[in-house]
Amino acid sequence: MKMVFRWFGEGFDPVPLEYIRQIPGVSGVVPMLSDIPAGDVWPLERILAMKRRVEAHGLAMEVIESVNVHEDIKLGLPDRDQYISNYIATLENLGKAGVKVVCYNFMPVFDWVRTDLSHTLDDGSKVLYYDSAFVDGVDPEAFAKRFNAGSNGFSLPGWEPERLETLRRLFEQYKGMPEEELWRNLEYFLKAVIPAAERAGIKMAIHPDDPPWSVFGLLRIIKNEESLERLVGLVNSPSNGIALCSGALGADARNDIPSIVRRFGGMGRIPFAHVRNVMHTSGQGSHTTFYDAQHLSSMGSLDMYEIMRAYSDIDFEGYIRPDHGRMIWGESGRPGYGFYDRALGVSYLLGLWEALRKGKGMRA
Ligand code: DNO
Repeated sequence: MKMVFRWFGEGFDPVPLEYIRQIPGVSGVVPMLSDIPAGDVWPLERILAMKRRVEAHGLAMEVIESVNVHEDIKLGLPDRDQYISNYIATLENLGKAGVKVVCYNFMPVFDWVRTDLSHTLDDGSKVLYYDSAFVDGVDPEAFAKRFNAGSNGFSLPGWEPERLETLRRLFEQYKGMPEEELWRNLEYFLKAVIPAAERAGIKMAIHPDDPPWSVFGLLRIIKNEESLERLVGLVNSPSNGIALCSGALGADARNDIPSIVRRFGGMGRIPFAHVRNVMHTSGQGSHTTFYDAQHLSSMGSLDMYEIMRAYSDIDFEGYIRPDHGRMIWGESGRPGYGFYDRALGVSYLLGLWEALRKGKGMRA
């Protein structure tokens, strides 16, 4: 297992590489070229420059998150072939730079969705919070603007200001799209991209939809064990993998994360894992609320020991990172990416891992 840490790149992340280097046990960062719009080719020189910068700080760059998929690919529009060949060119360049895993998602329009980016818990820390009442029946355009106003000057992944202008058109385009059509578009994309990923020595890792249900009436298809089963079957290759996010899937209490880890990890289809906790604050049903909790089992609804035990049982050799850090100790940063809290998450996960590995008579 290799512990890594997300980094949005120079000028896009308030956390300096120097700080990440100082978290015990972190061997690499998971960066992206944040300024390149979805659909454009990532130039090799830019990738290599980023790699040099990361490595100069004693960190590795073997995982990229995310190379975003252009909306026209998800919509299945005629110009998708151009965007797919651009995607392939990016994968080739990433492969040349020694990248091993590329995380992406196939969520229409938005990436993760929450309704409050700064919800205060009893201990004074600030967390991401979701209340379905604010998603059902709210104008998404107004909602997205409110979001950017409350994000400390950062744009959230998938909520970039330039995209907001096209929101209305995108909603029109997705209106009435049946689930099967989105699945077909995903299959078309993977059939083109996975052989290229194999050639480039890259494992593609799809991030589950977060939360794993439809938002604003937009389809979401990667939401449970059944959909992951279908996903891995679309193209039978180790390069067609999953970025198993315990929190994204765990927002739905019906998802049994340790069993999902054993099943798909055992098949070699989990090259990358996001391990974080989530607290369900309402019964699941017509009105759903949850927040992105502290990493500890005792602070949320997921049993983190059982999740890490599943990774240990399959002798997981992929990359793990913490996720969705709270804002604590006076920090004011990118919502969801508090530095201190994610560093605490790393230490906790590595503690669990050491105990599990030594319990099996193995080295941590
Ligand atoms: C949230 C992240 C996601 C993820 C993308 C992958 O914290 O896990 O934004 O990076 O969905 O494309």
